[in-house]
Amino acid sequence: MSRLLLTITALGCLISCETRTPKDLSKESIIPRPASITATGSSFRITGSTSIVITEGDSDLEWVGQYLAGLLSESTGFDIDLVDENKGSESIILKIDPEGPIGEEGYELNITEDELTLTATQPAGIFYGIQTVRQLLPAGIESSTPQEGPWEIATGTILDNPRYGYRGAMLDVARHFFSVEDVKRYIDFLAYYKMNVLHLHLSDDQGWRIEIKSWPNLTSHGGSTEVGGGEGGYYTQDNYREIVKYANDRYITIVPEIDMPGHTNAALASYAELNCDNKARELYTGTEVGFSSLCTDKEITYEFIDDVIRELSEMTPGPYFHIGGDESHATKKEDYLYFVERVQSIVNKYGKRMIGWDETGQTQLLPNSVVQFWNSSEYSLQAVAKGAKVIMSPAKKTYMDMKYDSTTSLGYDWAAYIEVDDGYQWDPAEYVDGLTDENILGVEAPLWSETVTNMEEIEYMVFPRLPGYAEIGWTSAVLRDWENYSERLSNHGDRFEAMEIDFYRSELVPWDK
Ligand code: TNX
Repeated sequence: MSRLLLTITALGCLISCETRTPKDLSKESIIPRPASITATGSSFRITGSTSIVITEGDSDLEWVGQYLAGLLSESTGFDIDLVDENKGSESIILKIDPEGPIGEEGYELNITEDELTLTATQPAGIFYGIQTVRQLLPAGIESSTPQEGPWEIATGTILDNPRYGYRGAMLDVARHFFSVEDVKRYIDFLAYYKMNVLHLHLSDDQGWRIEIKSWPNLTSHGGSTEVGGGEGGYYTQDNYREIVKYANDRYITIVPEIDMPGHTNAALASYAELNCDNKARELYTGTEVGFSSLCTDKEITYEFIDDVIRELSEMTPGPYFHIGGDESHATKKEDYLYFVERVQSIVNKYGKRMIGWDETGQTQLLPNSVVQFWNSSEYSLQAVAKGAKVIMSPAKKTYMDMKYDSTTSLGYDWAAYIEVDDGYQWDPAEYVDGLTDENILGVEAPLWSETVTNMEEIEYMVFPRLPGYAEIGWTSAVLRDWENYSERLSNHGDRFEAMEIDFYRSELVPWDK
């Protein structure tokens, strides 16, 4: 009898081990780590009869519902519909509850054997909850072709909301140009990890990448090359609007950056009158920094900037405009201060909040302005003393163009080698003495592209560091530790593969367990 029992148990285990029915929600590898998880020890299954139930008439909710239906249908092969009444079984229910229990971007996920209910005060929260659901399903859910199920999720409740309202990454499309398709893929990476800002570095010495109708040479000439002498490229205004819409649909705000007064050789090559000596510069395809400057005491300079900020702001629904302001070594200090203050008023005139790299902290910032800390504690502290806020992008921790170690072939090492653990193990509110969560808007990880030339190379530098920056922005410090994180990250390896992401297999992460 007992032998029979044993055999039955063994058989049972064999079956469930083979299908790996998830039963313990608290053991799942969700990144960023949610605020709270309660497991109830059973499982829910998405089948061919699953539908997505939403309240009729909410167009934002309808959009996220379609987004989820699309994701699930593609990889399960089921035809998953949106319906407005829950008639079936195994339903997924999406609900907006303005009085809901959780903050602006938060969500509550309730999973029973019979249904999965996702509630939030706003559609953004539903969107983030959907990312959690994706991560609870087998990795095959990320495939673009139908895979074998079963599609099971452990039961229980997740309550979740972010630590910071600004959770970003930057992409430098100036040193090397990347296509609209590449930018959309980058946006999808951010969305998967609940990040909500994409900062586009749209101009630099080597290229001007955004069409400005009143100054057409910026792109026809200034956009015609890149580092190494390749053909460069630029976004038409329609391209840019398409990127903004794609991001917006994923609850991601685009922050456009036009870097000035330094990092402007591409503009200085396109229009002679922007130079103090009225001589157009040669196009530049090298990687030096700090040699160019707009002519800060010519009125035409400010007419030019006014046009650029106006045209770009009109296409940018988000609240920010980034003016760069870094490494202006070819601009006299007094000219730099005058310039930034004048540009700040133009940004405000077009209804935007100015962001500048930390050097702009030396100027008379207005309290609605923001500095992006990358290097100087001193300038960042000067900025908060004037009431400005800070975005934390310490180069030694968040620069995704830094090599992982001495063997990484791409990237730089001037700030540091940033292995996956180095990128993860720091806290924004403890990094600079005197900068606390009261001043900190959030976190951003930049990818500069002097050494990065295509999507595969972007992926290699960004993965697997990006999920760590997302977690720093989302998860409270008390829930973060490397042991726990690296374990969860290791379980994202097969997700990266399903998404065909070319990632760095750091030896510090236990991938094969
Ligand atoms: C510094 S960080 C820069 C960029 C370079 C980067 C390369 C900052 C505000 N400026 O112009 O691309 O280093 O790592």
